[in-house]
Amino acid sequence: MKILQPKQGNYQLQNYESAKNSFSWDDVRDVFTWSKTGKINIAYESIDRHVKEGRGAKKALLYSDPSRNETYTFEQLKKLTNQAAHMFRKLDVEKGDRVFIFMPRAPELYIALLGAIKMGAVVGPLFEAFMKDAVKSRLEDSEASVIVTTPELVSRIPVDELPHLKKIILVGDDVKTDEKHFSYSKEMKACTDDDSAIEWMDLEDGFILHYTSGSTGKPKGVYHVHQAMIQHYQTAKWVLDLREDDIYWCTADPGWVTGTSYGIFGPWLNGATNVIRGGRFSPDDWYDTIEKNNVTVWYSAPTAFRMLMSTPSDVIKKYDLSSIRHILSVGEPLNPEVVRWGWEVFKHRIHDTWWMTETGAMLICNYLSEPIKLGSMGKPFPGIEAAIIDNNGKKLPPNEMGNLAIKKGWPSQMRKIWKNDEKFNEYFAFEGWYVSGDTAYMDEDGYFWFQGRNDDLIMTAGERVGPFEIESKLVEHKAVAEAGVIGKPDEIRGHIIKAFVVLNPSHEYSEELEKEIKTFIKTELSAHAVPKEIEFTDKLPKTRSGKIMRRVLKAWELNEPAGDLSSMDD
Ligand code: 6R9
Repeated sequence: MKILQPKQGNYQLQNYESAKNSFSWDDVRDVFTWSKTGKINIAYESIDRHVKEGRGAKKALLYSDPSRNETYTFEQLKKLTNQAAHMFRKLDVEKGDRVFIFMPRAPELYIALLGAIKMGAVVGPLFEAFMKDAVKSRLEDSEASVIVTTPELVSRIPVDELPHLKKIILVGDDVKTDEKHFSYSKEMKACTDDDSAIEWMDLEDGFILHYTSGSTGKPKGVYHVHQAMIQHYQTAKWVLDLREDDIYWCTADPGWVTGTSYGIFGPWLNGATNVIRGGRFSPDDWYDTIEKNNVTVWYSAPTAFRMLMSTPSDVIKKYDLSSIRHILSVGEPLNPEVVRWGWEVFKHRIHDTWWMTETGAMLICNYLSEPIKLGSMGKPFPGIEAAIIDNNGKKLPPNEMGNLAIKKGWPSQMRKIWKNDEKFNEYFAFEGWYVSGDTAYMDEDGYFWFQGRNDDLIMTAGERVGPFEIESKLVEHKAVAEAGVIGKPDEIRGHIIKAFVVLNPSHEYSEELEKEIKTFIKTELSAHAVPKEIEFTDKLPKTRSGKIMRRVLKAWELNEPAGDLSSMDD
């Protein structure tokens, strides 16, 4: 199985080719209030607009975690986010100020985030697992004046070392307050829920600052503007295929761009019911979340799918997952084996989507109405021009590997890297293009194939090898749950291929198994792709969004410093 044909259906993007030829971003503007006023607020368009248009009683948020189970309508969210907006005003936040949110997923996180945007602040969501240094560097760089957090996390905020940080809002019961610390519930109660909370913004005013770690150096603050919503809206409509009657679950945390663009804005701009699950990953919990909420559209990541895949199959059999009609993936290359598994157990194709923090929204995707080539990330979204260019900025013909680049100027493109123009300009070194840092090729049908981050590519015996292909073949072996592949310097070959392998719980290491895996790669892929060394390990280093950190594997291998590790999972 190499290609999966689309199922018949009435999809919001029925005809990719014709949309590609006729679509213009300008067509989207009329959906929104701001087309009449010229002023915008992405939080208003996500929540309040539905109330204004008669959908206030509709369920907007289905929240659950091991201790809470709550439902909010658009009307309720409108009022709560108005209160939050007034609260930030009352605490002297002004338009353009940075308000950070540092707490586990909970309704308050979403209410505070939208409330801050409503009153014109630029929000900065942080993963709850960040430790002191990671929190400090981000607050320092952004010069945030207010942070919303919990009593459990507040000790990781070095207030005395952060001169710009004026106020800390604590979400929790019976919190201690003083001139710097405020109680979220008390402050919220003291605020009205009226609409004067809304600050009408210009299209190019900022609303979010997402810090993302590069491979080296300090994290970059990627800055997005309110009109990015056009693309959140349209991609959620055409790629997620969201309608108002959908119950949609994006598993990502708002600390990762996926958890905001598609955990908040994409679904709510389309008026869908949004499922948010707090707490940690567990297969039972996740399947239960789908069953209990009747999730119809599910957006997750390869790392999660691989974990579910390596869970004994009797677990999934306990659940009724028949509500699902559409599954999507992002964050890492989607192994063909995972798509095959998805087809087998869910009877649905898993649709890969490619984009980055810097791009703000999806750019290259698979669509319900189009064939899926297993291992390909799909084709450019209508209105997006993607190309493979060489190191001089020249377009390469099909099937040649090079830099994945995007014609500059899409609505959700980052507008700056916070206080770092030089870094920003590096992305635009070639006239007219945004260069992603990913290596890929495009085939003759216009499908794009991911090969690796530029710095992950392996030169072995004169050949350039992408780690993804080998990793994907490794996980096809029945004993292998996950694999990370790197190039290890070698005097003769330049580099040799080294694989780090996590075995499925049902398998144990043996010399025969190691040999068997190598033979498997040789016969299934090629002799030059066989890892000369395989190291068996319990865990791979990953980012909090689930990306295998090949540079960390490399640094471990070479006994070198691993660079910035603030984005690494525990
Ligand atoms: C949304 C997000 C961006 C980097 C990107 C690429 C990798 C994302 C992918 C993918 C292969 C896909 N990536 N989606 N690689 N196939 N479908 O992930 O943003 O955290 O900034 O990461 O992730 O290397 O350049 P971000």
